[in-house]
Amino acid sequence: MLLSRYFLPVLKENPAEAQIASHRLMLRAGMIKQSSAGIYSWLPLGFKILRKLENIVHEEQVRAGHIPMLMPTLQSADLWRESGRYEAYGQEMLRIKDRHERDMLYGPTNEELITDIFRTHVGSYKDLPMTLYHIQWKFRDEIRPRFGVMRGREFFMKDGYNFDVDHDSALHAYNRHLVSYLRTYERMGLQAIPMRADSGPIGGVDTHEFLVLADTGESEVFYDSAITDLKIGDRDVDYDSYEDCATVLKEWTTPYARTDETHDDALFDAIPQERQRKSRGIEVGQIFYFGTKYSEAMGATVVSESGERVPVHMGSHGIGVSRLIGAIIEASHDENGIIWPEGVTPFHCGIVNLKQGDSETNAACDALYNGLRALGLDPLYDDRKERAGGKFATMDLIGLPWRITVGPRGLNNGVVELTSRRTGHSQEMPVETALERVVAIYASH
Ligand code: P5A
Repeated sequence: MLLSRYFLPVLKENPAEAQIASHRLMLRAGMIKQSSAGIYSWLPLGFKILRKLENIVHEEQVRAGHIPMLMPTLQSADLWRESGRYEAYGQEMLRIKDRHERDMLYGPTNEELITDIFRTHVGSYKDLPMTLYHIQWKFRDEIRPRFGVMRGREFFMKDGYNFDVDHDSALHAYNRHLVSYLRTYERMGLQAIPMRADSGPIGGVDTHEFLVLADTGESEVFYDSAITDLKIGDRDVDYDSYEDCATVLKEWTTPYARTDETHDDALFDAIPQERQRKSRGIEVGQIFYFGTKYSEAMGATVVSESGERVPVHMGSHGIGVSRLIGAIIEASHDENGIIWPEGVTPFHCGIVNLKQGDSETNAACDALYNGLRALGLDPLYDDRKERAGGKFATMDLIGLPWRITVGPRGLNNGVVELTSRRTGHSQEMPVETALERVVAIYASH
């Protein structure tokens, strides 16, 4: 993309309404614009990152054997009356009447809708196990929307629902989701720690929240620092193996890690003192096992192997896709702007032309730009007639992890400069080498 042709409305001043870094930087980098409290338009740069995260989530869901689909944002109240949650959900639910005075709502989650689809079409244990998911906008009329996309009213969520014939199979679905979530967050350059939590209005017996440690997080968390040494990396976990998934779950749930809702002083005090940590965290996902709560209320049964009709066992699993953008920025920024991890960056590399209009400099920039694109990368070329200082400030603000700076002085010596946004370290090298370096960096992402 040529910056001269892009729409990147960066702000020079810090917006007064933003209290935390991610909100401030998302507004300043021209990623979002508030349309009303807790509701945002996603400007091109923000939208690009949202799509990247969505793709990672899709890839990891499909890898785990889950099936993508799409349900609507508007739902009929009748389904929620069947589960008993229409009244129980309270004021967070946005209730709407259509022209026929029928009660509708903007979905805050989809347990009822998916259970209705399931009971309509599935009737036998032979069709199980099955996990369906979608990535769709949700609405929760939060009493205090704040911190930009962190606590929005309209937000983008991946929500998945497993259907299993018995408790063991449903437990495997729970464990499998835990593994696939660990992988998903790691690919985004994040460490998200699963912590035993409270199930709230979704209900159920087993639940873990995934938390990214950050001072600005809304949850208070307590954990054993040993858990922060764990990494899923590229280990080979067979998603169909009960044992493989259970082993990972055991590894991640053995060190103490809980939110304040389930915190236990005695268990925490039993951790060696030098490993006790009290901190704050951003909840970027949650998995639930709730058994037959919805299937019994809504009559979702299957015929089991022995010929009986049994209510199906279910769980639901959510990732806060739009919130993740805020979480990544909270975890990865400095005083000059955002620092995107390579796995989610909106553009792979920035190209800064220090003397727009100079034929040799233009030609070197064009060669880099076209060369990177020909190799499947997506560079952002600042081809505007602007001062170098302004160009650097914009690149730093929007946080591309790598920048190639091209100017007449360097070109006289046959070099351009490759700079890491994270370390600020620059190295001079020929155009061809810079191109190869950037390609090599992304070969592993
Ligand atoms: C699981 C999927 C559920 O709704 N039903 C379907 C279950 N879980 S949850 O924990 O309530 O939400 C899942 C994730 O969505 C994000 N989230 C939000 N993001 C931005 N603004 C909000 N107001 C908001 N509320 C929830 C969180 O990341 C949460 O973990």
